[in-house]
Amino acid sequence: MESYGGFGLALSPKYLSPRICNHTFLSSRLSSCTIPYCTDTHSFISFLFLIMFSSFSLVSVVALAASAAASAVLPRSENTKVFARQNGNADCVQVSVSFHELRKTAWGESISLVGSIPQLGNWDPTKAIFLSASSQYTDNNPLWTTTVNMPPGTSFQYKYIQFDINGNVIWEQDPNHSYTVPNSCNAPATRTDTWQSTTGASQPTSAPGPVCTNSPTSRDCWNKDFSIDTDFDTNFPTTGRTVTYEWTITNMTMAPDGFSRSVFAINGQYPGPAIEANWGDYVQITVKNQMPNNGTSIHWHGLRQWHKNTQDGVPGISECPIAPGQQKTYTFQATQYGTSWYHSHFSCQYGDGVVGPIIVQGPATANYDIDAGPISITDWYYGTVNSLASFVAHVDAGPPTADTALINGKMVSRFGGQYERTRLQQDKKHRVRLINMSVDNHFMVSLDNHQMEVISADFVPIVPYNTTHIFLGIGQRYDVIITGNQPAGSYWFRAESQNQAGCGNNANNGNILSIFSYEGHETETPISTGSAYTQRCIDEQGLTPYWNSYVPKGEIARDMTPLDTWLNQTRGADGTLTLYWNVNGSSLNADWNKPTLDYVKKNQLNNFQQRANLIELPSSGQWVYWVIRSVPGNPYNVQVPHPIRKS
Ligand SMILES: [Cu+2]
Repeated sequence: MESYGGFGLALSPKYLSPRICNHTFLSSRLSSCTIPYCTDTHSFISFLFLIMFSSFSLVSVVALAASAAASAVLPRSENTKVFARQNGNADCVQVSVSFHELRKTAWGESISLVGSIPQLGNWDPTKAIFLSASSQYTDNNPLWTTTVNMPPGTSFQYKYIQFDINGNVIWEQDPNHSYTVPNSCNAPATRTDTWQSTTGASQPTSAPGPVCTNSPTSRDCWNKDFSIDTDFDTNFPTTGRTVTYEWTITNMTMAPDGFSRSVFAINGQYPGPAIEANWGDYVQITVKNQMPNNGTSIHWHGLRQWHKNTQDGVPGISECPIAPGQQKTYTFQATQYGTSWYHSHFSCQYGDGVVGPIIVQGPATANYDIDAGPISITDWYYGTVNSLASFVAHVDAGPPTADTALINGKMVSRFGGQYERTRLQQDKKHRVRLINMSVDNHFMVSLDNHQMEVISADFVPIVPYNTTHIFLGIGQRYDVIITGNQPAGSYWFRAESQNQAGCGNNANNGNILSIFSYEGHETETPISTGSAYTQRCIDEQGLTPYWNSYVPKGEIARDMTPLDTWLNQTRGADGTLTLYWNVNGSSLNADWNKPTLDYVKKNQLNNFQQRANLIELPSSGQWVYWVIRSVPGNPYNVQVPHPIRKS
């Protein structure tokens, strides 16, 4: 992948903790699932079968280095802003900003405040904030004041307006005032302004010009201050809105394709409920663990945890697991937009159910009429992941073959079930959010007779291109636009595990289907046929990120430190075989009772246990690239270009 691939994101700065620690450090948290060790009887897990058996060529390893460079978020001039903001107080939720305005008024006139953000009425004078004439108001000091609570970091423009005795509005002269709310709740936040007017000018100015807003014909716009042209790595809105969810995770028996098995369900659903937010919203999710025998945690796949390291949901690294009967509330800001998914990061639990989509509305690189929502694809096993993972960790053999796959949690099998159905409107453009939430299967997806216009890869808007097939690696998302330009009817949507290319095995290949139906054809079973393609185990090629990040290629090549990975087979005294996945020669054995961040909190940075497999970085506040490669010649070489499934 040339853009921020799901795997390229293994190098994302989200794993750095420059805010919290003096020593910036990384631990190999990505291998936290390779622990063939734990006391919980239902959680003995390895992710090894995620990563072991896909056979990419070594040529692709070179491609990893290249894509790592191309995909990483890099120092560019704008980044000075990022580091300046890392000193903020992460717990600071609202800052009280006092506005002081000097404006001499006649009896019966009043002053209000209006600005570019919702808290200030979005330039709508009917939603302006009234100021009070201070008790100190005198002709020499005509002071009007008000206080508005705003999230730290909010940037906005504003003006004062004067209402006359008849309610007519007089606007301040241009230019607008600008302000960014400090990141610290402790800093005094006061704006002191004087009415802007040209001497003698009495005619009012009007509200600032029309704002480019997001609509089916202007998806590149978002609002006045943000658009598809915004550098989303350094700049994002802060809406002041929080979307909240309450989830209860329970053991259930479900039959998504007619075959009954035990599932871990969120609020009784599989997949779990979608998180839906706008770009810049805060998201707050309370997770109640009602599973009797399992811990849990929720990780927000690929979502940057800006100043929210503790909300990343990785047991043993950023938190202790949520024990049975307990709950945790996660809070973070959606600083990116697009499509992702969340999943339990407790062992391999997500393979048994604790997964769901994340949708963050924002601008897009092409127009569409209808958001048709997520199409999530998961490989599906009739045995529980727990039992399969234990098999994988201790047997020198390939991963188990998936029994089938589910599309939005549905499939047809000899046991029953039904196909997921997506509705299309004639001549309309539908945004479909493709997500591969699998454990071991990479899929090629297509919709019979229709092209897909690809607009986003993971959280990266890309220059749109048309294709009939998309390779969807594990964890990856592609947002595509499908136009209803074919004869009205029903068409098969196909997901095929790339068995022949060695990219997962699925016993139901060829029959992993859902249905897209035009209006009026919602009960039809399609008779359409798919088009030919060659199976492969290679990511989408030639993607061009819309926002072209500057990458100092030479610097990266000079400073690059490769981390080698391979599998290690050991045999215990009792003859038990165990596979470990090593990074740099050793493997992480995360301690759920003592997460990495606890060392940081307690300033025990010199006390890390060997099992933490810690890699210490020389300096904080710097971007660091990891080029993770499998080692040619090693007997247990993981021959994949991305041996780490970025979780
Ligand atoms: Cu993930």
